[in-house]
This record gives sequence, structure tokens and C-alpha cells, in this order.
Amino acid sequence: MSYFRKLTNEVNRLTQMFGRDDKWLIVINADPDAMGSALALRRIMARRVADVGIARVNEIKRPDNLAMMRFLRIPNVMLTPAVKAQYDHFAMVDSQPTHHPDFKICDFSVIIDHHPVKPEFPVKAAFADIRPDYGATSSIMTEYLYNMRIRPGKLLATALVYGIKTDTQSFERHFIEADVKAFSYLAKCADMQVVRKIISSEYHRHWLKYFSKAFRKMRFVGQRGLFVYMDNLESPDILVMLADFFTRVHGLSWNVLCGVIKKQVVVIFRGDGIGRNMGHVASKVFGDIGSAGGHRGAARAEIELEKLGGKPVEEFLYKRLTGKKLPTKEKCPI
Ligand SMILES: [Mn+2]
Repeated sequence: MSYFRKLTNEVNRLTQMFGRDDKWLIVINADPDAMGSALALRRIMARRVADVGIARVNEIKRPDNLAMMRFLRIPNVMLTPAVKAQYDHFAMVDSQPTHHPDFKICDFSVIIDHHPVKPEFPVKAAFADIRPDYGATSSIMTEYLYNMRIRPGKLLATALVYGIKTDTQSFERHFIEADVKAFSYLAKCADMQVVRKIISSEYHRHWLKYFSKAFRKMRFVGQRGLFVYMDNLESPDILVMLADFFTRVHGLSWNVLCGVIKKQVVVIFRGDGIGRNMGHVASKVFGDIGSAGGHRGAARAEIELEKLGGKPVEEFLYKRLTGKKLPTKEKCPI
């Protein structure tokens, strides 16, 4: 019995698509699963067609995804009409043509994906393999490689492992047995040191200055809470990053990071998921003056700055949250 399911028909149909003189472009909306899947499809096509490239429709900003691109040598090419013009055949992995407006410029003849197909947007392609039960497209691609007797090299195996790990949230989110099998098969060839390096690439260098500010401005609330007001910021992502960081401190069970972004007061809540429900806290404290809500472990509130009527933002938020006046820094030891 084969380790993975047999894909004899699919492999035959897929390989018939490839002509010796074809120039193929694999188009993705880049995330780890899409990048891993694209490398796998490129490997499958490599000796069957004249040329194969990979291009993406999105900008990659997350530091871990940038690390994946760098360490696993994923081509850094944006899809543009000029790039498109260099190819005559188009494939897509981990997405469907209606998922992004920029996909429209290509006519896709190969589509391999694991997102559910919406009845109003049927997938039309000469070769389409859509399996919504799979946790990751990288698992489907691993089955193709196995069925074609292609043993993945170290970089490819590492990319696929990371793709499966990301899309299944390390097997905490939806997955099937085929995802587990693909993972354990690939793990033998993958470089787990590189996987760890990618995972731990959590911060951009230019974010570090926000840490020093947060450490200066933090105030403990009671035994287990933390409140940090960060003044004006260019993006709420900075609050999210800091709030996530503080969840890693033992002895803190909740934290609130807040700041003003383009005349909006943004408040990010993080809880340990065991103690009080931060979603409830957010809507109870700020629901009457802004949009507020979330889950037990993570919540958010947004209030228009003008609703504060000119009151100092830090004092206002602290009072609302704790019912107390903002203590002076001396009374708030670190
Ligand atoms: Mn995916």
C-alpha cells in the first residue's frame, strides 16, 4: 500500500498540460502555504517545460514571511503586465481566480487549491484540483510529488513543512490525516533549524524603538494587568505586536495597548484566555462610545478622537478601564 493516496489519473492529466516549449508562470497571493505550493509546482514543471516562474499579487510585509522568502530563496517578483508578457501559460496554487482582482489579467489553465468553491464562482480551468477538506495546499502538493516519485530537496521540503504548519496553526486548526502524513513525510527532509528561524523572525528592526517606548510608558494595573498608552502611531499593527509580546510575560494575565492612529483611538486587549473575557471587557468599557468587541483572549475597541471632547487620551482610557485616576509614574513601579 502506498503511503499517500494514488493520484495516477490526476498526475497523467496534469503532466499532459505541459509542453516542451511552454513558458509557465505560477501566480500566488503569497503566504507560506502558497509559497511552498508554488515551489512544489515549479519543481514538478522544471524538466517538462521551457521556463517556469513564480509571481505574486501582494506585497509581503510580515517579517516571518520575508524570512521565509529569504531563507528558502523564493523569487521576489510582483505580477505586472510586463512580467505576464514573458509567459504563455498560467497556473495558480492556494487560491482561485476570483480571490484577488489582480488575478484577472491571467487566464489560468492549472489551479490547485484547498479553499472552498463558492457556488456563484465556479472554478473553470483545463486542470483544476480543489480539495477543501485539506488543511493546506502544501499537503496536496506533497502528494503530487510523492506520486511522481519526486523526492523534495531540503529547501522545498522546508517550505512545504512551514506551509502546512502555518495553515493548520501547527495542527491546532482544521486539518485531515493527509496533512499529518505529508508533514511527517516532509519533516525527514526539511531543515527544522530554518523553520525555527522563520518562526522566530517576529519583528522588524524599525519596530524595536516601539519596545523602548512601551517599556517606558507601561503601568501595571493591580496584580496581573498591564496598561500602555503609546501616543500617536502610524499603524495599529504596532499595538497588536506589543500586546502579543506582553502575553508572553509570566504573571501577567491581561494587557491593554492603546494609541491614536489618524484621529482614531485604538485599544488592543489581550488576555490569557483563562481569566476574564477581554471581548466582554472591551464592549463593557468602550461599547457606548465606539466599536468594541472580540474574543476571550483578544479584543479591540476603536473610538473617534473627537468623542473624547479634548480630554487627555491616556487619562481618559485609564479611568474608563480601571475606574481610577491615572497614577503618577512614581506610584506605578515597574
Ligand atoms: Mn492555504
